[in-house]
Amino acid sequence: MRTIRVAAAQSGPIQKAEPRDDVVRRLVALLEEAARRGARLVVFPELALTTFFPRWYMEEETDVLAWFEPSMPSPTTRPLFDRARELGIGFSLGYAELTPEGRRFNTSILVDERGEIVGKYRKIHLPGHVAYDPDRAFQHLEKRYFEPGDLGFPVWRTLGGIMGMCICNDRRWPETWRVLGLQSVELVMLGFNTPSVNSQDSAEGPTQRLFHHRLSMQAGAYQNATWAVAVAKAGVEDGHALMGGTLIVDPNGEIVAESATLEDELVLYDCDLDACRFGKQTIFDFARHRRTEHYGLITSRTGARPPD
Ligand code: CDV
Repeated sequence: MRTIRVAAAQSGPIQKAEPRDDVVRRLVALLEEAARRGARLVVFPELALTTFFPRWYMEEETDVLAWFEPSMPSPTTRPLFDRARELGIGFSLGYAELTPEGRRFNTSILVDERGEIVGKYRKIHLPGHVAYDPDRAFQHLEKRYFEPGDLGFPVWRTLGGIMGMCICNDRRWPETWRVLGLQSVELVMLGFNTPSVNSQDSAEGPTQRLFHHRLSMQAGAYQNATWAVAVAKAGVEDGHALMGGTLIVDPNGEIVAESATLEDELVLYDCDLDACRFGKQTIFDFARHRRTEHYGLITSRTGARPPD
C-alpha cells in the first residue's frame, strides 16, 4: 500500500472586500487542522486567494492587476509556505498569476513537504466571454482576464506518487483526463468555482450542476484509473452563489468522501495510490487497448461538424 492522507480544503465564500491577508489566515488554519488530522497533502480551490473576480467587469488595467500575484510565494502568501514547511505538509493552490512579461494566467501550483514549488499548471479550458454581455445576469470574464494555459497537462513525481493538476472547467473535458492518464497519473488535484442558481445546491441534494460535476469527476477518475480530488470555493460571494461539492473519487470512479457545508471545511481520505494499479493493468491498460489510428479528429478538429 502507498497511502497518502489527502485533505480537500474547501473555502467558504470570499467577499470582494476581504483582505488577502485574512484569506491566507483562513488557508493557514485549514492547513494546520489538516496536519493535526494527519494529512500529508492539502488541496485548495481555484483562485483561492480572492473572490471569484471574473464575475466583475473591469476596464482599467490597474483594477484587473489588483487581483493578480506577480510572484509566488508573495509577501502575502509566504506564511502559508512557511507553515507548510514547518508542518512537513504539501499543498496545491490556485491563484491569478501575473508573469514578469505581463501575461495573465489562471494558475495552480504544487508545493512539496519542504515548501518548494515543484509543479505549475495554467488553466487551459477557459469558459466565459471577453466582452461585457448586458444580457447576462452576471458576467463570466475568464476569457477577458486570462490567456489559455501554455504548459500542457504535466505530471510530477512527488509526495510518493505521480501527481497531476487541472482547474475547474478542465474537468468537463475528457481530453484533460486522458492526457494526464497517458502519463500514468495517480492523483489529480482540481480546484473549482462553479456558479450556482442558489446557494443551497449542496444542502438540497443533487441538482443538475452537481450531477454534471460528479459525473465529470467520476468518469475522469474511472476511465484513467486515478484518484481525483475536487475542491470548491462555495457559498455566496457578494450576492453571487457558488456551488459546493468538494469530493474525493477513487480509481474505480466511486465518491469516497464529500463536503457537507458551503463553508471552510476539510474533507479527508486515505488514498492508496496502489489502488490505481488494477484499472491501469486491466480494462484501462492503454498500451494494449487504445487505437490511436482512429483518434485523429481529437487533435485535428476543434468544433463538431456534421457529415456533408
Ligand atoms: N471557473 C469555472 O471554470 N467555472 C465553470 C463554469 C463557468 C461553467 C465550470 O466549469 O464550473
